[in-house]
Amino acid sequence: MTELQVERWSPALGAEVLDLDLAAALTADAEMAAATVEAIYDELIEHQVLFFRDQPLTPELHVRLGTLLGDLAPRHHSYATLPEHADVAVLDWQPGDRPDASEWHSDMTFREKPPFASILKAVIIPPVGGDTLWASMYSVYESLDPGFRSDLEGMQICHDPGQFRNGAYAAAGNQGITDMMASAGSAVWPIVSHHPVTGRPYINLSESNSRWIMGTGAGESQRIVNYLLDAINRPDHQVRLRWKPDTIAIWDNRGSQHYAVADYSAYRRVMHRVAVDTDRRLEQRLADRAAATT
Ligand SMILES: O=C(O)CCC(=O)C(=O)O
Repeated sequence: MTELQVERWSPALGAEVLDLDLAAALTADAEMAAATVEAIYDELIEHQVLFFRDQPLTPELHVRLGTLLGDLAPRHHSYATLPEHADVAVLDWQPGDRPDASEWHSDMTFREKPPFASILKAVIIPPVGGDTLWASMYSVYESLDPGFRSDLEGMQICHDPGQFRNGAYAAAGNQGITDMMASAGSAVWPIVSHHPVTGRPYINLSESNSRWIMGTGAGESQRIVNYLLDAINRPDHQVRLRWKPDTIAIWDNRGSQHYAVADYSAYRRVMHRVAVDTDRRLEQRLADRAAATT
């Protein structure tokens, strides 16, 4: 069994993995690579987001890390990819651009099956700014008054593609929005969802993607959603990463959200991202949990 040395960064979530050479671990024999990724997975489930410093992973190894965690996600509809590596999305923000991720979100929750995890690698980082924050939605849930938590229990909320409307409209006007909404779709989730591996309850709505609580009107939805978004904004639930080139972050999309701060308009920022669609270990972990409770 491989043991990793980790340092927790905030009580709510987030830990740095110390003393690991990811490239060496991934190019070692298959057994060693699998044992390392198994250990990374365990830490990910525990801490929700992991940080690794000084990891000059090639695109091949970036993709290999992703495939050892699960099947990779289909190409993202709005990001370019590396010419030789269609699984590596390039998030390239030039000076003066308006980056699209400076709002709290989990990735693609408007899909019926949102991706399990993302692996983001810093390539070009502004001299100051461009940090990313993550929030634990377990922590948000646990901070709520128990009476309010039980009010939320039966509620469901619709997630839709949010600001992806901007790009669709710029490209093709009203029809562009209609087509994008039809192909991206929308999905209804319980506001109190449960992490499939840990079983822990978390608040499943986001600033980017959720506005409408099913069975209510606009006013009531808005008041409840605003209250919960205000809770997510509290630093108590968050951790913040100052990137350096070759820093890698891996997050579990189930039960966490992230926010990329757009405070670097004079500079370029480039990130490479591999999105992992499925959790390769989920079935086994569910079986282990079921066996432990019988
Ligand atoms: O650029 C970042 O720091 C985060 C980008 C993001 O929101 C994403 O990859 O989903």
